[in-house]
Amino acid sequence: MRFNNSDLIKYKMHYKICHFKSLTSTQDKAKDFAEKGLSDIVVVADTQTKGRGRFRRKWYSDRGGLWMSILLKPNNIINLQYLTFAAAIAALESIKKLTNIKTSIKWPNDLHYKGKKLCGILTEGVFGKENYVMVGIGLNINQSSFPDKIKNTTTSLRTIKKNTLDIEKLTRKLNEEFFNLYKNYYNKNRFASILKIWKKNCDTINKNATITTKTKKLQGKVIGIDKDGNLLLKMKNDKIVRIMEGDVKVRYQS
Ligand code: BT5
Repeated sequence: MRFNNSDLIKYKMHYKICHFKSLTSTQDKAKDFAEKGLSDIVVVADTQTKGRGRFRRKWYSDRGGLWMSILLKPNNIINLQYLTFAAAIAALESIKKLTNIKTSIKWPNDLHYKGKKLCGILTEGVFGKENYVMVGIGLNINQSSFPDKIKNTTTSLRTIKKNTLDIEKLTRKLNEEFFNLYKNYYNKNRFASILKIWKKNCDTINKNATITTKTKKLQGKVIGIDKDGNLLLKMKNDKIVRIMEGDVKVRYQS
């Protein structure tokens, strides 16, 4: 996959895509760039040797997937969950527009197809005198098989479509969608607009769910998402529990 300067003009991009064959993690490389004061850079790697999910969980990053980190210097860093939401919307929309595949968002940071994980998002920051954010997106595109540990819970666009897809084209489309939301909504503090689109595509709402946090397991019905993106779970005793983004898994029961 190669991107060059003519891409920047052709696609009216105001960001630069930096492509690498292999990295430990695109998040690490984006962080290096942030420490040099750079931003609006999209780091892409064909493979990652230490790809990570939330809480340092392993993210399998063999060839065939899109592994990228969008390095930003946003206007505000208080509402970072909306960058995760914007990334999920961008992935969903770009997939829909280029492949016709209709995916769903699973709270808080996954894209699924028929209950199987297709995409995960990891938003991290470098905070100091100046603040930088790395929005890491992992999307399974052309892999035809997965390691045993995840093979029953994971899918790729190629598996769904039975076709090899153009990773570069999808990368461009995803970034176009993301930067549109970032410029026109996030950086203008229009978070409610992001949440509205996100909710429309989120299939966690109205499901019976078991939610596992670091300390406990909760069962109930997901009745909604509040204005900050927290999950609202109605328990059997009718108590409503608000669950913040954290080490939470949602398992569908029906
Ligand atoms: C995530 O974490 O879903 C966020 C994943 C972010 C990956 C991107 S790739 C580019 C950038 N650079 C990085 O190093 N990371 C970001 P979490 O919700 O914690 O989910 C992690 C779990 O997903 C693992 O424990 C596995 O069960 C599962 N998993 C691992 N690799 C997967 C894959 N390729 N596809 C689907 N599921 C996977």
